[in-house]
Amino acid sequence: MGTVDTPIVAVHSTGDGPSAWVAALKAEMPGVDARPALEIAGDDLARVDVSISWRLPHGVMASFPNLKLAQSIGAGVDHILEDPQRPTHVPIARLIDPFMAGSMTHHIVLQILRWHRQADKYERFRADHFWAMSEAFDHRKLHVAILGLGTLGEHLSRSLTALEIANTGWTRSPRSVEGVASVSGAEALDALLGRSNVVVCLLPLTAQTEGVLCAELFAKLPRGALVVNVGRGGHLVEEDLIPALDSGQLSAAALDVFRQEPLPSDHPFWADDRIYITPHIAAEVNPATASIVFAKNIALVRAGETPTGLVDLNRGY
Ligand code: NDP
Ligand code: OXD
Repeated sequence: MGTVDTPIVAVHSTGDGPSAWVAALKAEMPGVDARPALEIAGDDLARVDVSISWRLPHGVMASFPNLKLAQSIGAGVDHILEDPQRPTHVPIARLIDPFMAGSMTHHIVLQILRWHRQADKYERFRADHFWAMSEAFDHRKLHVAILGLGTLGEHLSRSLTALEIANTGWTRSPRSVEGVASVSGAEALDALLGRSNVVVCLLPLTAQTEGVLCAELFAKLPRGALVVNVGRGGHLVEEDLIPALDSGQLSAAALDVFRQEPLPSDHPFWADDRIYITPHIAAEVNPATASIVFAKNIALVRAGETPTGLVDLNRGY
């Protein structure tokens, strides 16, 4: 096995493609030897010390014998954890980028206000050249339950509060953060759902959170609630959604993530106007800002120090 004396950063992304990421990383870290992961072969495999990836094909990471860090191009790391050949001794870092938190908040606020201000109805009126006002909107009637109050959830909470929209976060372990209301535990969740007409899922996908958005949870919300899923497709029990909309228990759902992406063109969600669909763009990772984080983490790893965003492998996030 070779030593890593001239290290390589292996890059892979199914979004912008590896070359855009290699270029952004080189702009931030001149001199770095960064290459598309799938083009690294032979003796060079042993020179890879850091992988920076989004949905790297399974098995590729295992071909880097001297890997010291698996950096996710994304806040979620489920795409790395699900590789059955992942070298389990290699630490994983998620992306913590303030740019993404702002972007996620914008997306969620847009979905909540689209629903609350009945934007779709006014679009239809506009198309029909029809002038009519409905009842006054009252944002004091909104209460948003934010499932997952991490980097993204906390930013959302503060922003909603600034917009005078009441909200409470739900976490795994109790936490106390000034200016951010939160609860933890199953009992507290039930009470929170009972007073929330909007629920936003910003959880990581783990064995504990898989399928959390299900008929049982919907039944705990006031009738006519809105569900926003921006976590992962695996959080939603898809077959429970349309029945909950048909019964009036939910009035709409804004989904950015799906069990199968791209969402198949014959999926029943497409035909349902009560389901707002976006193609996993709630908080797209920005190569320029993310590369600042990646460059710092590469430098830390190479200096033998702890990188930022390390995942607790026991918790899965
Ligand atoms: P963090 O790791 O910072 O926060 C996760 C939060 O979820 C924490 O508050 C944590 O609780 C809570 N949590 C985890 N497990 C449980 C559980 N079993 N019960 C209750 N609460 C739980 O994550 P981020 O905020 O950075 O990102 C969240 C997720 O958003 C990502 O994992 C990803 O899946 C998704 N995402 C989606 C994007 C999109 O474009 N659609 C873009 C970016 C991210 P505690 O505080 O106690 O640890
Ligand atoms: C992420 C994502 O996890 O884009 O960052 O979904």
